[in-house]
Amino acid sequence: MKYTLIGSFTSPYARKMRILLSTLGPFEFKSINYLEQADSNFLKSINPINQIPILLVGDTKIFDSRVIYNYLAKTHQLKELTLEEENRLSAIDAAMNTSINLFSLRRGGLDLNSGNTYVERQKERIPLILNYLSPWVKTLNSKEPAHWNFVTMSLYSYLYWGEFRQILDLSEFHEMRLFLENFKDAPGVIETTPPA
Ligand SMILES: N[C@@H](CCC(=O)N[C@@H](CS)C(=O)NCC(=O)O)C(=O)O
Repeated sequence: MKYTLIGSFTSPYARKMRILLSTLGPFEFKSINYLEQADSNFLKSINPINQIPILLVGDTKIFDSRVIYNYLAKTHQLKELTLEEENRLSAIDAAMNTSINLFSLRRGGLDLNSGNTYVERQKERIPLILNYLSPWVKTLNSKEPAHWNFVTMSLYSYLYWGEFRQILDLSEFHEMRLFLENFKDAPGVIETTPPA
């Protein structure tokens, strides 16, 4: 097989790459759990950044989801992202990064409501980003094939993960809930759903 993706079943960064790869043809998915010693050692031995996902193409390793996307877009002649789409992707990735940090801090025992200034700045970023994305999200139509692309795959993976990990409260973002509902059968979504 041409591509091997190293990730985990729950990582939203890995999931968006799994969704995209599933639309491009067969690929191998190697799931690791970096909280376990053997997998942690393996990850450190192949990626100095010590993060997933990683795409292996023959002997070549590609480390970051955005770089993996750029490589696949070039190789498979995917439509070039406009600057507006790049900005949305940056915003989604920033929300994902912030939310993962909050999740990891909470898992490590930190009280996210203690008023810590760093944590408060992290928390502030999420509604800012969701409000920024909201007008665009309202225009998305799941019947329109072009609306299922790397940017919307990224948004889907992020929102699903955020709710699943109870780090994201979408009660005031109905358009985001609607987006999750409308795109739940989009290509690659069902087969990449994290195990309960
Ligand atoms: N910038 C990276 C971020 C990837 C990332 O944050 N991955 C998380 C899992 S969702 C990770 O590997 N965390 C391990 C750690 O930091 O200990 C990308 O876009 O691929």
